[in-house]
Amino acid sequence: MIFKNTGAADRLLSATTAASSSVEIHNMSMDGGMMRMRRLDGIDLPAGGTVVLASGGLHMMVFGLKAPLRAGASFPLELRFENAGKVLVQVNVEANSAATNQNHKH
Ligand SMILES: [Cu+2]
Repeated sequence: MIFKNTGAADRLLSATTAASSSVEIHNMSMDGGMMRMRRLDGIDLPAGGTVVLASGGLHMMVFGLKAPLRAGASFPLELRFENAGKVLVQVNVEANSAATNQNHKH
């Protein structure tokens, strides 16, 4: 998922979807040769900046899926921004994508 911020600086605060019980914002980084993941309160989106979410870095993790995600399917995700408010996006499920990859450990 790529955020291109064409307006003023903003901050992604949270995300929710009817497809799961919760969505968390995580960041993965190398720490002494180990991949570590930590939960973030939000993601800063600088004015005119681009922020990329991908496995191995910033990502959103979906907990408590109400039905298995199938490649090719999609589900609505509601993003909440500090300034822009609520924005609804459609997430496409890809085989082994960041959205479905839940095999990394906390
Ligand atoms: Cu995660």
